[in-house]
Amino acid sequence: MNKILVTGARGQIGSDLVSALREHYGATNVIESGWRAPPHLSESQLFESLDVTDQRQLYKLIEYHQIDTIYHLAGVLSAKGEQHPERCWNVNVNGLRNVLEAAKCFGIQVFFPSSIAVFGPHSPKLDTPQVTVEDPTTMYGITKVTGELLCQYYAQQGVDVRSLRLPGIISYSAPPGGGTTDFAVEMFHAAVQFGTYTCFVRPETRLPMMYMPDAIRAILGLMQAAPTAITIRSSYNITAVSFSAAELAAEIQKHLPDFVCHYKPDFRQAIADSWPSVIDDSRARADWGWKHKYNLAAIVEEMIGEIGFRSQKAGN
Ligand code: VAH
Repeated sequence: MNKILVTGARGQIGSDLVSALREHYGATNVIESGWRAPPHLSESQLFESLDVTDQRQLYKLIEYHQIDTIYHLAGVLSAKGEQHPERCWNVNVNGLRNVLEAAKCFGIQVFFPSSIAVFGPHSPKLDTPQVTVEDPTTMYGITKVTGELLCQYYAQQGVDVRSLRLPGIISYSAPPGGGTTDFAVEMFHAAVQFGTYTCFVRPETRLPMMYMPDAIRAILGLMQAAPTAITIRSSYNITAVSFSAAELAAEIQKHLPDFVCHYKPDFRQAIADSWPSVIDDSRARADWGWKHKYNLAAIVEEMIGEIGFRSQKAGN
């Protein structure tokens, strides 16, 4: 019986992942957790306050709910990680180590979201291979390289931990959480609400991206694959499409012709410049059948439709 704990459950990925997991495994089998309880929780909503750096609290929660699977999404993203490097290291590394130690102790399967942020200036920018130089320039990237090494170390001790190097994730239901790829989400909301957006990276900045439904399918596909299919225990390269900020703006203008995008790069430009533009994810496609569904046109069409619908409903 899957009894699932999602840490960071109210984040951008967590929010959509919890809905997908509850649909698949049953609402009562999925426990949300976060370091801050959200307001207005209904009785039925299974939510636990959890600081993942507090090992005792984590173990108590696991034993109380008899958890056998953890989707560990609690973490500090790249931009916020540069503003609070100490907290980024503590949450991203000590939090993960607590989860992996618990997994070893209780026989728990673990999902860990790594990121293309593990790559750095000396990693190939195009078709970045599964195994290559990883010299991240951000604390976030350093914590993700460390996290992948921890996953590999615990896998060697028998923990069934699985991981994906996620690209920028685009979604409409929950706001992004302080990453460098947030511009790809903010642009949609600004285009629908205000008709204009000031982008914090240069127009030609091209990054690997993925629409949330593809990301959820990838996470579940990886976790449900036969153990023998998983040949990478650090983290799989995975991607869907790569596009530049200007290409995204142009695709949005096909739906909102009056939309105007301005560009005012800030500190996040240097982070974006250190990351690859196109990822080679052939190993994930070969090992467990990964295949993306959404290209740029499909992402933009669905995002504009959903955000437009929600903003009409809200009476904006
Ligand atoms: C970030 N959204 O921008 C995350 C992600 C590849 C980017 O890791 O920090």
